[in-house]
Amino acid sequence: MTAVMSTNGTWLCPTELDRTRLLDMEARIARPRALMYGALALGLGSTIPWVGWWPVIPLLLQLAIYAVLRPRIAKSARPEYVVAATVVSSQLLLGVAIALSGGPQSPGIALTLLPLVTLPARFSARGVWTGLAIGVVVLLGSTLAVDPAGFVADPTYAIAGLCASIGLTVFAQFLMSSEMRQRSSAILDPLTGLLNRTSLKARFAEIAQQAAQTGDSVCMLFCDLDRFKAVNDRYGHERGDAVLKDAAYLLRKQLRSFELVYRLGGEEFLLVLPGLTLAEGCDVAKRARAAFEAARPGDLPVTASMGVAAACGADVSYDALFRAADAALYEAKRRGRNRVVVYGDDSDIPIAGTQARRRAA
Ligand code: GH3
Ligand code: MG
Ligand code: MG
Repeated sequence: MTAVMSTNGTWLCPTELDRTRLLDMEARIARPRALMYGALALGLGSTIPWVGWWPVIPLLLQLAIYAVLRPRIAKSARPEYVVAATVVSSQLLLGVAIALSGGPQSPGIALTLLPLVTLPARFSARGVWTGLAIGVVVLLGSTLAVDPAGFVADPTYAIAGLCASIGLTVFAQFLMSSEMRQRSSAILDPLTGLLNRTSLKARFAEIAQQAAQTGDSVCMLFCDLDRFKAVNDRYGHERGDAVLKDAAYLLRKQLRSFELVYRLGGEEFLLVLPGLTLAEGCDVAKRARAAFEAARPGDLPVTASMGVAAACGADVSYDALFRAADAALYEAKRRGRNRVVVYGDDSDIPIAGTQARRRAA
């Protein structure tokens, strides 16, 4: 068996890793984007004596569209399409502005580079090339299509805009893809191919925000292999690694595409299941536990213990859920391992004395 990432992504984000990257980058570019819009507002404002107020209108429209769509990024199950909509709306509005300000001779042609520059940082190659194609069509549409005679008389600005769009996007894409390779290796566990804990809290914050808005439940499942140290001691570290790879594959197989599984370290895995109730999360845990027993990871009778916890709406917090799932896992170990314990079923499970406390100590 080999470890795999999510298999049922969308066209724009084929894997959960693509989505994690997109959301991570979306949060990172919030400040530069505000600076960019500020610079645009100042620039366009300073040209009012010459060209009037109207160029400010597409900018205001774009800001309004962004204000409407931005909260939906956190709510949507496919946030990549909301982000893509903000990019395409900015391209279309720029096209309108170019068409209205001289078409092939518009000084606005240079601004078509702005939406393109962020594409490689957010989307995979297919999203980047699609964005570039839309940019080229918009540029030709707002120059050649609206004023063919003016375009033929002097196509210089439009051609320069096209060359700059293509050149900049190609360069940015290749620079970014090498950067992405490095970043992937920073957030992926090389042994299992699962996400490591680096991006966990940031991704969970998005999920918690979404739950707070929708009132949905979020389930957390903490899985720890039983007596794994003995596997290493008895069969060697390499065999232990094979067990971990198979365990990661077994866990991934239980999940739907937007459920997340992280290797926290060693033989500990954390599953984050947005939208699942405690009972549904418990079913996932029971299936996973049974799958371990049936599949014999690494060809050994290795079992796993699971702690499950859930919270709803504004109560979804990483620290509280983690403490509860950890307490349930500790209880599963205490009761003899190879079992699922649900935090809440046994309200007497103490948080104190859990692995988390011991780890923190
Ligand atoms: P318990 O049932 O209480 O969970 O016992 P355990 O033996 O599974 O737990 P313990 O925490 O004592 O042992 C975890 C072991 O995992 C110790 C360490 O050698 C091993 N380990 C950690 N990371 C790796 C790894 O990357 N590869 C291998 N092969 N072993 C690892
Ligand atoms: Mg263990
Ligand atoms: Mg452990």
